[in-house]
Amino acid sequence: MIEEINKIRNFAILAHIDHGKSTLADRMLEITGTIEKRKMKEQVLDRMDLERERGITIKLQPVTMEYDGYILNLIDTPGHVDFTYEVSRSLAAVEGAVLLVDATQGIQAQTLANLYLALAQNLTIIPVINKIDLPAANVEKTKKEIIKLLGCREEEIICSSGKTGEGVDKILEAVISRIPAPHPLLISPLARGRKNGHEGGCNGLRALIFDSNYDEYRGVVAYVRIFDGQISQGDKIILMATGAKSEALAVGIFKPDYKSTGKLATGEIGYVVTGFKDVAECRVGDTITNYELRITNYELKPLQGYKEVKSMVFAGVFPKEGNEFEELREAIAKLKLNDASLSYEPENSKALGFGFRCGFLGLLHLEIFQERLKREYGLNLIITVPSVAYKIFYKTGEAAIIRSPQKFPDPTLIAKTEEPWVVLDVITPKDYLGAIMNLLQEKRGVYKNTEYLDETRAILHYEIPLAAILTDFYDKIKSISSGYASINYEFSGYQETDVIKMDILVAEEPIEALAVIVYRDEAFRRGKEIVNALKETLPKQMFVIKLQAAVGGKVIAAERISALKKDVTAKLYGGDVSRKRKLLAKQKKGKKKMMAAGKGSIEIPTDAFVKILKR
Ligand SMILES: Nc1nc2c(ncn2[C@@H]2O[C@H](COP(=O)(O)OP(=O)(O)OP(=O)(O)O)[C@@H](O)[C@H]2O)c(=O)[nH]1
Ligand SMILES: [Mg+2]
Repeated sequence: MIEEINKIRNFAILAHIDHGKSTLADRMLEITGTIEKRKMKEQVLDRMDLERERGITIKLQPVTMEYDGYILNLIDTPGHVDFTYEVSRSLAAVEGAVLLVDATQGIQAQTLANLYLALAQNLTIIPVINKIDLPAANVEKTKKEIIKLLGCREEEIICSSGKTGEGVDKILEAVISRIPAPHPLLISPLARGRKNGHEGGCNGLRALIFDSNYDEYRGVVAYVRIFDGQISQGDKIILMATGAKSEALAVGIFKPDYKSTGKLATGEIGYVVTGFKDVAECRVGDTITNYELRITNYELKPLQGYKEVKSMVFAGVFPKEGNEFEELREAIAKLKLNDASLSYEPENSKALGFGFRCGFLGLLHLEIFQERLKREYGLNLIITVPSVAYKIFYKTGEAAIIRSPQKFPDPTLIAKTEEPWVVLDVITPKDYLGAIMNLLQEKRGVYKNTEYLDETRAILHYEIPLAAILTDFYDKIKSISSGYASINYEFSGYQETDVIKMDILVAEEPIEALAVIVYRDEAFRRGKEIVNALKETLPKQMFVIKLQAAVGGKVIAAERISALKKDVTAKLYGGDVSRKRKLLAKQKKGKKKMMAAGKGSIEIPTDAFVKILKR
């Protein structure tokens, strides 16, 4: 047993977005012969079509490899800031991390953010400079940055290319020699004694659920790291937090497909088909233990779970077809198993019917959510304009968090409103400091201080309202820094603000899904922007469509979409004027009818909402 556990190494690959994690994992899978050559493809661990189409990793993905007599459990992680929760959950399942830095980019914002997450878990860090095959690679400069950051020795840094495979064997060797083997956490005789003395696998099992998935054939599958004891197929199990009981229907490892092994032992990473009927019973961060052990051993403590994630943006999610509400509810509950940073609660809207108010970590997260519901569950949705949550202090002394513009109270009732702020780090070459600081100031950012990575690059520390960076901020930062700057942010607390609710009217009907909360002093500008954006987004109709932005019933900006001209007389050659006149009159009447029918029922394309916000 001890012999076996000493042969296990668990590690995650961490990096800023696009620094080559999934490609490096490809090479590791090749070298270790984990995936057959004919099944190999680029970024093979990006298993969703959506990930492959967009070229980004969205989900953590574990895989078990064998190398040099060792079992190596690798977890590939996403680099985009919206999927940080995937990274932190991965880190709780491993002892070490390979920290990749792109040799052409150097240390970026998520390099730092992910490194700090790993250090907080006391993980062993293996620094790697990647993409050294590129002509623009600057290995020496990147080495200096890493040494300054980690305080490591130059010899500890490995240079690699996920493209050519250079240095990848050295990384695997470092994983074996530098990262410690897992060790059982329990040394209590209570748990250990049962291992020998009790039949039925009562061996102090504690398995951390770090991810889960709803599989059409298998039902609820938990991704686990076994910290103590072992689990076998057929074991009676119980979750320590929810108290849900079931049986381990199947147990195995990731290759990266499910591969049944019938058993998982201390230190291993794998999956458990839980047999849970109710998807809400299986939560990431919960501890699986043995049912009999649980009822006889009250001292067994759950493993440390995860901090709840804080949703940053909220949007209403409604089925396009009103009768699809039940399907939507089921789909969201199942998706939540695989998207632990999603939060949701039922919402009821006069115009849109029954749906949910969902919380996301950012706009990309929202986009992916919408796309997954469409692809995996065949659901078409109406998504309302995303917004941050506001804290309202009423004149009555009560307070409430408002997550939707529709629920924003009448201004006469409000004593004070607060909005969420974040601490923001921007890493940028020195040349762009001025332009970036101007943008941050314009966005109401408050300067804290500047650090230098080296003589050419700086880290700007700011505090800024979350709402300011949700919209076009990232694109703007990228464009003014020619793509070189990167950002990371974290919620820091609420601060007082002066905002109002703005209604958007299409064909003189307020469209609930388009209502937004805006800064009072920006209402005119935002109102204009939104009606302009709508004008560009909405398809023309047979009639003129009025577009208006209104605050408290007063129109502050207006636009109109001209009518589609269908020339009904085009086919009439010659000069039958009376016939022509008659036709035109008929057309006019038709328009009027459509106008009446069209009121409030003008189709607003779903992507319009995000587009409008991004203006
Ligand atoms: N030249 C070169 N290109 C590489 C190398 N590694 C990755 N790339 C390219 O860099 C891009 C990003 O690679 P990925 O492996 O998807 O990066 P990632 O870190 O997994 O990205 P996210 O998971 O989205 O954060 C792809 O176009 C790869 O082909 C390398 O070593 N050399
Ligand atoms: Mg990736």
